[in-house]
Amino acid sequence: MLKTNRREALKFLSAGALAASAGSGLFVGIARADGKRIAMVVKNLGNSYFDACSNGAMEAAKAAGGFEIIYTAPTKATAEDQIAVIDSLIAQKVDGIIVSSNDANALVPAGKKAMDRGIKVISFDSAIAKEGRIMHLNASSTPLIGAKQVQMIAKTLGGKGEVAILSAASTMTNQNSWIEAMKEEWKKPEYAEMPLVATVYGDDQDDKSYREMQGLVKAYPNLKGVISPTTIGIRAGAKAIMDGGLVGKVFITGLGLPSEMKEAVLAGACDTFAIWNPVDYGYASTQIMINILNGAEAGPGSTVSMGRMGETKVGDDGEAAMGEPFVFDKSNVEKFAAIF
Ligand code: RAM
Repeated sequence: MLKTNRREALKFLSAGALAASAGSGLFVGIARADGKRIAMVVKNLGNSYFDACSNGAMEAAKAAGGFEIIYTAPTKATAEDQIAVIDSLIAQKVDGIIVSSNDANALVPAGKKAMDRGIKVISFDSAIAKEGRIMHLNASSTPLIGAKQVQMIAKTLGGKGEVAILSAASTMTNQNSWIEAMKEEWKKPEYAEMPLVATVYGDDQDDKSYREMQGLVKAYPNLKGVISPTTIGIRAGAKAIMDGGLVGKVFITGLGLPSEMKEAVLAGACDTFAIWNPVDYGYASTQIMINILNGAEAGPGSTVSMGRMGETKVGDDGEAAMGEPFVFDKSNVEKFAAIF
């Protein structure tokens, strides 16, 4: 997904953020026969967001030296298929597994099984429940990400009009916790004229997300806004707005990649959206795993190093956060589209 003018982009983003590059596919790694193997297991293949995370993973591995990254995922974002991928990694006796989970609880036995065999397991992006991993790295604070998305659509709509949520799969930990946080924010009086009318699920599949967006517009003729807390959903939803001649009538916001949202922002289907840098996120998660494999503590109460991303403190719940999300609009989307 990285564009060719990468070198240009590096001039204004943290140097080194894109130092390593990789394609996407079932197994992409830095070959080092003598190195420790770290598998990054994401929700599904074909998601540019995770491809960018894997670029960060490669960067961390390359900088540390002696580590190989296996970037892998099921084709479909289901827990069942992800468990099969983890089982195969256990059989291959990898050293560490970093997971973005399709289902917090369903993945616990797989995480436990790996840890019982001496494999270090952490989650990032979408958490495995506490018992199935050593720690979880959130991209940012959950209340902040949730509130931000409600604030963005309120700004676009001037606080008035029906709003719906177009999420990923109903089992996904990260989207579910962001939706909970959105609902908290929604309780504030300033949103009294901006009701949440529905929540639908596109399962992080392009075609399903597109159809769910079309379904929302049909079912709610007065719909004015959609929040999609997934890069797949926001992109597909924006496309449905543009294809359906709905620009100016329905607006979408949420979590998107500048490279995938540029067209929608310039067309007016999306006024503003947010995301963290997925390259940094993959890097930070991998850096934590490298430290764990080198003997560092990462349990509740510990402070872990994320290399060039600084340090983070692991809370009592075994969770830590990387940083703050960035907000994009017409003024900066083109600049960042060259990067992620
Ligand atoms: C999608 C995935 C991922 C989420 C991003 C924002 O790519 O659902 O888990 O963090 O969107």
